[in-house]
Amino acid sequence: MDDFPILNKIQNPQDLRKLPPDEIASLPQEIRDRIIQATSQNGGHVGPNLGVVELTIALHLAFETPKDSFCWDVSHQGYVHKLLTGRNDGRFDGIRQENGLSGFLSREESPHDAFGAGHAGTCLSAALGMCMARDLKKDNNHVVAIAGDAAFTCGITLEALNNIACSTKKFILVLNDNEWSIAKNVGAFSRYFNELITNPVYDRLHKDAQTFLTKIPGGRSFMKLVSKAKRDTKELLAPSSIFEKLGIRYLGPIDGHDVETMVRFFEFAKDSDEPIVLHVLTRKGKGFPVALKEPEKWHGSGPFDAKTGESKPENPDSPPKYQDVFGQCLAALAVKDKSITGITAAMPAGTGLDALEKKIPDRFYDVGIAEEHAVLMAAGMAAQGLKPVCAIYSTFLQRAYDPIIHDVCLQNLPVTFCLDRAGLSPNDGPTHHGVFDLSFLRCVPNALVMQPKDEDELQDMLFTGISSGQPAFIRYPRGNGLGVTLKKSPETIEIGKAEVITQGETCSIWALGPFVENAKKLAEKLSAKYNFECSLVNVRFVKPLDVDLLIKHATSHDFIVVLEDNVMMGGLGSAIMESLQANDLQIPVKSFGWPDTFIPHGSSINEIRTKYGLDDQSILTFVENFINKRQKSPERAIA
Ligand SMILES: Cc1ncc(C[n+]2csc(CCOP(=O)(O)OP(=O)(O)O)c2C)c(N)n1
Repeated sequence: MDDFPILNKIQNPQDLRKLPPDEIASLPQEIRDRIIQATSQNGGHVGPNLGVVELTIALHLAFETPKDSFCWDVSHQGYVHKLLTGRNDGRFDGIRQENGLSGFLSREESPHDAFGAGHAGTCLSAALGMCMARDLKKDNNHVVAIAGDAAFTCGITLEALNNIACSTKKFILVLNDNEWSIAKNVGAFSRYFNELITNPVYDRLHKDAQTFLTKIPGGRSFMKLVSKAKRDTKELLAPSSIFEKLGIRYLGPIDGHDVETMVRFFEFAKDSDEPIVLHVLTRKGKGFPVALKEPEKWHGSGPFDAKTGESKPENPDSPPKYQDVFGQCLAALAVKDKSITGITAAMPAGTGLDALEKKIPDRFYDVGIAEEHAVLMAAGMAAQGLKPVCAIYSTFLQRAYDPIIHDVCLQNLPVTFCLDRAGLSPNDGPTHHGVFDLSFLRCVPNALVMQPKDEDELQDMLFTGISSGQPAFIRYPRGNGLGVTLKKSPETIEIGKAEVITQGETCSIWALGPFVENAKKLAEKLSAKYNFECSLVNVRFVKPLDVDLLIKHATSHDFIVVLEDNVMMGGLGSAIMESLQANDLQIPVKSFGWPDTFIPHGSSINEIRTKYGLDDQSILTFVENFINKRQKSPERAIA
């Protein structure tokens, strides 16, 4: 910790504000070193955080949290804020790990985190709500929304922009523009921001602004100058930015790596009696050459060498990732079938859809962080006879629930949804765990809902979904498959047909996705200890459920065990119990899945599963206790 003499003096933002100018000037380097030190161990959002070091320092110099509130969009770039608000300790070294800090901001973690996030596009609306609460209470604190340029691809950001000027006079928006989403930012707003940056009139005004703000405290005259120039020239010299047309004063572009200038602009914004946006330019990965060179790779990184940036090469023998199997398979299917298209909401690499982009760029669409729009657009394509495939992480699909019901399923349109990161996203935590999709999809009419047990079955399900002619949802986990052999060409699976892996007696285990492997181990352990062989079912379809098989097993076994990677409420276990009840069948069902609580982040899936009793041993113990209880009541004893 001696490497960080200035940073270590800061226990809270007041300490920062007491630092002399020369120490403030040296602080960014220390913070960058500290971020690299910590993230090199376990990974994290390296590039976004290195890019906002000066911006975050300037914010904390100008504003006073927690009295003032910062709303960071996504909040993946909140590490500097954490370091300046009393979290520069061992928990920071363990960021995104068990007992370490969250990788995002969270109201539970600190009073300086005014609003938690993890999904994009929420900060303007949340900040506006806070401003309105302040106005109603007649308080005078400041609320600052800090949004990346990619947040402007989100519909909710635009909904908030439409609502700001008519709702409050005091609203400060910092547009942190680094031209990147995870991949290069896309769309008209991104082009527009670029125009603002390169517009010579804004450039001149920006220079004037700097001069005025340097000379005159508060810089009020600058605003007058801008307004007058616009009036006099009928906006020829100083074209109104889109923000000004929405009633939000635009200032910028501002050098986001110049602390002193930013503080002046923030001080000015504090005095403003109208909503204001400060367009700040930053560079993702600033101060770390490898990250500057490859912003996409360094948006989120695994562990790496702190000096060279080199990351541990992946074991060439490890099985392919589900996302890559999906991407390759889709690209191959799209070569054969010209009606197949692929849509991503700003996650071309993460979803594996970049394989389609490389092979058939004309049928690949990145719509920005706009899941709702992506689904509606897919519905439109399907209505015109195309076979769109939407690749959206389970957690982000939550955004698109209404178009799923109202546009895709109600009209029974053949859109295939591929939901990566179903189940836990362990280091990211509750904002990213994909544990709700079975519950929210299963209840929608016309939806086909399935999960493969391995990567080969994923190929078959993709083919089945696209060929089904109806809305199809395929969920699969983050990371590597099992390493099974992939067939050359996928085959269709009979819709609604489960796979019986072993036929036994007494106990029938119904498992889904990665839990099929756990079910195999459970079956082995049980049969080694008791005198029965379990039946083992790879459920495959949660909807339609294989009810015929369920009835058969319910009438030929003593109890059913269900294993799923979803919240128990409304998931596979619920589906099974509902079907049993509908068929007047009474058989004990032991269900294992996620409980009715938000699962925190952790170091690994195994660690979190153990904590929640979903590891192999806990499941076995639970089932054994259940069997033992039954043994004690003679009329229900197991043979
Ligand atoms: C609804 C939603 N979709 C996708 C993501 C995945 N995601 C995380 S950060 C990010 C890009 C953010 O870009 P920007 O806001 O410009 O911030 P930067 O990282 O460039 O600082 C994306 C797409 C998300 N967090 N939320």
